[in-house]
Amino acid sequence: MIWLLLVWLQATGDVTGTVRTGGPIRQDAIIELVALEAGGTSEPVVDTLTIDQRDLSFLPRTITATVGTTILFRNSDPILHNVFSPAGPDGGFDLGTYPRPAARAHRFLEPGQWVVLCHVHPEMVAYIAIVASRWHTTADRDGRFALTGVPPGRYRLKAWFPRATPVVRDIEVASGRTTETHLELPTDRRRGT
Ligand SMILES: [Cu+2]
Repeated sequence: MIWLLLVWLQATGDVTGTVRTGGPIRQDAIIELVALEAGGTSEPVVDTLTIDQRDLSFLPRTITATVGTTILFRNSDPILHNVFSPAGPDGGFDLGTYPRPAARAHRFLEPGQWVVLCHVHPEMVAYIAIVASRWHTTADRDGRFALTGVPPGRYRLKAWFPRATPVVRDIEVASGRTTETHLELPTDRRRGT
């Protein structure tokens, strides 16, 4: 029985690493893991996530989610905020302008990237990356990322900054092991940080 439990505990691996650029450190790199083998283990997990509007910022500023996910946009400020995306695979959306503590939802039915803005405050911006895989995350402010509980197999690791082209690396995930990957992303000079 204990032996079975140990086998079960070791049936997955972890993927960790860092994302760097030649320039200043940038947070919020997007990481996606796509299974390369048939009968793949990257089927999506549909979720409901929240992006808050607090102190004139979208929090989190960058979010990753799987196709089919609903994102709630909440206003936690004592002023009116608007939520809209001018473009995207679904043509974009506009949730209107609303006060605290309201939250309005948009469901993302296609993979791709959206830029989310507020008509009232032009400085407010958020980035949404919708991916087909269930394995996705964002890097922290030091460029570190971690995906845990990944079934063993071959995967393609994709990493990119919002609105930039992904850098890819093929990796192997083994039971009970941590696969470490360090990626260098090109600096996107067109848009800055
Ligand atoms: Cu606003």
